[in-house]
Amino acid sequence: MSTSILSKNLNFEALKKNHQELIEKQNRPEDFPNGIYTRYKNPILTAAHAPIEWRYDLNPATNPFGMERIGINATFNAGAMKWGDNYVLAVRVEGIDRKSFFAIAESPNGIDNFKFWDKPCVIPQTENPDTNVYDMRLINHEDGWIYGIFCTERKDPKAPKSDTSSAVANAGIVRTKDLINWERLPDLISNTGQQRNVVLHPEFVNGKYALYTRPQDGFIDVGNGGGIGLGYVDDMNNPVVKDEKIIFGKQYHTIYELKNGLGPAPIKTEKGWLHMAHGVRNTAAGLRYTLYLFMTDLNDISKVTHVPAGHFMAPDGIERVGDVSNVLFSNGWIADQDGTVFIYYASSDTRMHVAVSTVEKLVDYVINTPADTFISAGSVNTIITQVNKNKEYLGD
Ligand code: M1P
Repeated sequence: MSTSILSKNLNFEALKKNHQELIEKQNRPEDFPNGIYTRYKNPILTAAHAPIEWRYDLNPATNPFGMERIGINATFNAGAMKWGDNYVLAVRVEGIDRKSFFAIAESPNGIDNFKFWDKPCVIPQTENPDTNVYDMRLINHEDGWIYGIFCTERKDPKAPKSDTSSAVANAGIVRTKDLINWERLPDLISNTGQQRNVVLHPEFVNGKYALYTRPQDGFIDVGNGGGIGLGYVDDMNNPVVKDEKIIFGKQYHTIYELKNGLGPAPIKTEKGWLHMAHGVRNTAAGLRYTLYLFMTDLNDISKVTHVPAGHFMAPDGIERVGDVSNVLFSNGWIADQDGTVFIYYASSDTRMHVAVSTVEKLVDYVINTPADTFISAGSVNTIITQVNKNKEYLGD
């Protein structure tokens, strides 16, 4: 047996060096991008990126065998925003105890060198403590606050005693100016069932806060819900959603047949509000989550103007496998001043990745990609139309 296995003491220096190398590993773009976006090869955050001091008791007297005392299972589903010249993510970190929490990771360039801040975020509790929190959207609202809207999950109080898994999901709300001190506001009050994937629109609409919702009948069962809703709140200190309507539902035989939930807050462009969302369909191998884009009208955010057919991004290669396989999920992107867009997405509820595009390309993609015709014959027709248009370029 090797001495390192038998070694009683934690080799902190080696651990630190390893960790540093992982964080500082340079990321590189993929070799053959599709013209819409460029994926970067390495995951930008994994469980192994979690700081050593979160996981190890570094005192040899209390940790003589150098054991990892607190395990981290995954780092995924991160909210994102620009922070000065840097790029920050509010990461969903999941411990091996299954509890998720938020931690800020910061990078100087948006594609690598993401480093967690010293300590995880301390999210104040309401009177009814959260059992689990996840999937924070960071929104720099025009009211001057940075809002974090996340899912808060608690055991279903109505479930019979023998049922130890039924839960209730709702939107928890915090706000901050420094990403360190978080003020907890009351949870969202909506009358349409459970809520996940709630997102705050970054601007006031007729003097009100506009919230995208994703109502569903149960924690797992979407029932009559499962589509993207829009409602209005007068005051975030009393977040009662009024006039909630589904603006983009789920639809048979699409990538959003089973669930349709918004990702990050939309990006304002000259042509409309650019949205990224996740669509879910069921398969013999379980649920498949892919990302897609759509656009809404600049002056009427309830009006969906463009929806390219199919997914924008689907699990590829290593992304297909993880704790919940065949899932891409995104709740964070950053549009830089120069028009570069950093798309932060998680694969299979396990790790974080980045892909890079531009506002110009994404707008072109959304406006000029053919829409779904909802039948195979229509898809064939779309291809034939393109082939006919291409004739003059084929050269024979
Ligand atoms: O496991 C896939 C995703 O499932 C849930 O998302 P949704 O409510 O849209 O189905 C969330 O738990 C999400 O965090 C997770 O990635």
